[in-house]
Amino acid sequence: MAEAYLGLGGNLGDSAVNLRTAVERLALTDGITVTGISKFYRTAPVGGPSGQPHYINAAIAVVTDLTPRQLLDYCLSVECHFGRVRRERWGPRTVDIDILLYGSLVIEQPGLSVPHPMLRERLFALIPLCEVAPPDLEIPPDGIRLRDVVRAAKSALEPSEFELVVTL
Ligand code: PH2
Ligand code: MG
Ligand code: MG
Repeated sequence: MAEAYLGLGGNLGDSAVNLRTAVERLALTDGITVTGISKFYRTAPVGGPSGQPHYINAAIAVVTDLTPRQLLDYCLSVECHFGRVRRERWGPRTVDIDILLYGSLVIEQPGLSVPHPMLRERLFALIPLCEVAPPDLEIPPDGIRLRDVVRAAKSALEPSEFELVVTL
């Protein structure tokens, strides 16, 4: 059994409904128990083509006996359920589900990088993550605490980009 944290985001269609449904699908899976769900945040798009809609972002905590690769494959299958089409990097999407952290593992494999390689720069992932993970969680590989990662990211970015819109 491992504790893992997933980041969810979407900006096409009714993203709040899509994210909620995605969480339900994850929760119904054998081998995945959802133990925490963050609030939903409306966030300005970071990167990708200009003019794309704002995102809804959230994070969940899970306990799982799936391997990281199995968990990734299941996340991708849930994305497919929402008809996600990959056209361009960081382009608009119905539902994106990323493994942010999987226990204290560091994984560098084709298609699977854990911790998420951009986690430390992305407030849209870190702020929801803070609601479902302890602030003193040690982030691999260096073990820096989550609260310190967030502090550093906040000082580099514009907090007004975040607007809370939905509470589960
Ligand atoms: N995901 C991206 C790229 N940019 N911006 C926001 N606000 N939220 C996201 O989930 C997001 C993004 C690539 O996965
Ligand atoms: Mg992503
Ligand atoms: Mg992804």
